[in-house]
Amino acid sequence: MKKILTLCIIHQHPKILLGMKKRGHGEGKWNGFGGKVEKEETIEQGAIREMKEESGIEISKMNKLGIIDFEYQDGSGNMEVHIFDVKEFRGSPAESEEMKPKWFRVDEIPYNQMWPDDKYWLPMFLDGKKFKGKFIFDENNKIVDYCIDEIVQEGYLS
Ligand code: 8OG
Repeated sequence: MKKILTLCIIHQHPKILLGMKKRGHGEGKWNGFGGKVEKEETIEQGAIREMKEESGIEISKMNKLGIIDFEYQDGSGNMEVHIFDVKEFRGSPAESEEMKPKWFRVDEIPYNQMWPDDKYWLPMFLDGKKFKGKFIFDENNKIVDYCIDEIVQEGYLS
């Protein structure tokens, strides 16, 4: 069974909020905030909980912009990541045990210190486009195949 995960990014043009992952899966990489959805919660509830736990920020409004499937040929399990554009929130970013937050200008996004798939879909996200995709990683964590498509049909992601 594939795991369901969330990823929340605050985009207040021309800045976005990323966090340096301090431990676990993706350690040493800049990323949005998120994690695994628990059994008893909806995907949206999971996204809100993880954002609060990792950055101290309380989301009051967000839009789902993307869903990406990840397949890992090393057998570490497949995932479906739901990606949200945070539109309104309360609080200001604070460092947690898991993440060190930092605002970046959109023309200074550190793609070389991020997951290798991000450069394919984050530009669509920043343009406010909706998308659906799939990335396949080999044993060395290199992308061996991918697709990413813009979604124009209303309601397709919800
Ligand atoms: O609970 P955990 O910290 O393991 O959650 C992992 C987080 O990392 C979750 O928000 C989903 C996100 N994530 C992946 N893979 C990738 C990826 O390839 N790109 C980006 N940007 N985020 C990813 O698990």
